[in-house]
Amino acid sequence: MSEQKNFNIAVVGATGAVGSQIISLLEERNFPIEQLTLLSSARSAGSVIDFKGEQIVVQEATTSSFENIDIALFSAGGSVSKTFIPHAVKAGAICIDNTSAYRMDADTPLIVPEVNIDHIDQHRGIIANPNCSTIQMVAALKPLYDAYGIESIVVSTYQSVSGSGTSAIKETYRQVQDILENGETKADFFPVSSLPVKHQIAFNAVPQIDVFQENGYTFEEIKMIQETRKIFNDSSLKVTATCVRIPVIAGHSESVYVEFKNEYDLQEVRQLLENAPGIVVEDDPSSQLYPLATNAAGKLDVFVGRLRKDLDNPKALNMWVVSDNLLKGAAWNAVQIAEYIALQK
Ligand code: NAP
Ligand code: 3JN
Repeated sequence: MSEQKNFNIAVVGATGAVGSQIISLLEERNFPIEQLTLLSSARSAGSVIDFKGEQIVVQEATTSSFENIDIALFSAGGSVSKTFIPHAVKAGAICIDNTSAYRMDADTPLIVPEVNIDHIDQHRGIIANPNCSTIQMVAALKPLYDAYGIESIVVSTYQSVSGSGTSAIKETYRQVQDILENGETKADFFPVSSLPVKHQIAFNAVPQIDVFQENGYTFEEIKMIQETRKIFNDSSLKVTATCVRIPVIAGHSESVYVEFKNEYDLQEVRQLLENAPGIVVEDDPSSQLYPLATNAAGKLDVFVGRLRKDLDNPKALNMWVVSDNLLKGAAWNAVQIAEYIALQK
């Protein structure tokens, strides 16, 4: 029997919402690690994170942090990825990037393991993780795409605040507390912390995630559209999206309306989904069973329910898709990719 190789792993953004989930998963999954390097900005450098009982000191990421690193997982924002990934690749690391920095690059595979792991061999040192809202949608659509072909997708998202990081979670709790205690609050963070106009997130629904593009869509919506086409390798796929932030802490929910190329049988759809890897069907109106963010939070799967035929179009289906955005939407998808790479070595 060949010996298990252990890997030198770096986590960039180790103190963040995504990075801390990556570290927990590496521990829970008993990933074969020789050495774990935890990197952040200068702000958190020196802080200590427990990994399997070992106290690891977080270091400031620099261009020379990647010597001897086999796999580097990045979740510190697009500009950090753009700064450090070229150095990491040069040093010989395979980089799994959670940001949008390289997702649409022709040389960079955009991977959801259950959907298109066959694209991974095209990588030249960088493998991109899609946006969380894209991941859960394409995972749910994959078995149906293969069975019936997809003509068009109309998706509306209900995205939790943890998608915007640890500061966003704190801001939401603060606003809720302010309103409960004083009846009012000041908005400081949403929808986009770097823009001057802010909106209240507590007890609200904000139809803006990321910045607006000239065509009136937000960047989050454009990411969903472009990434879905790339993952399915189908430039003719019609996709439109409306992305909305709601004051849920963890778990993104999506209403997905999909028109297939062919007519379909609803019972067969249910079976295809039940047999698909990483998908759990929760769909029983008689017992009010359907996916809920509160149930999906902390779990690795994508939950699908409210399956129903369009009453006017026999080729179209409505579904409700929920997943933990920090797990399957980010950290778990990245760790799945790392596990796949480790198995190839
Ligand atoms: P977060 O909670 O705000 O954490 C940001 C992390 O990045 C922290 O560890 C921070 O370190 C680190 N960081 C910031 N500037 C840095 C720098 N110059 N050099 C090194 N590290 C730096 O944010 P998050 O929610 O974890 O998200 C982080 C990024 O992951 C996002 O910007 C996005 O690109 C990506 N993301 C992807 C998905 C997805 O859909 N796949 C979902 C969420 C996020 P300090 O503690 O030192 O500040
Ligand atoms: O808002 C969400 O629910 C998901 C956010 C993801 C995100 C946040 C900041 C920057 C991304 C991303 O993964 O697309 C990025 C980015 O890298 O562009």
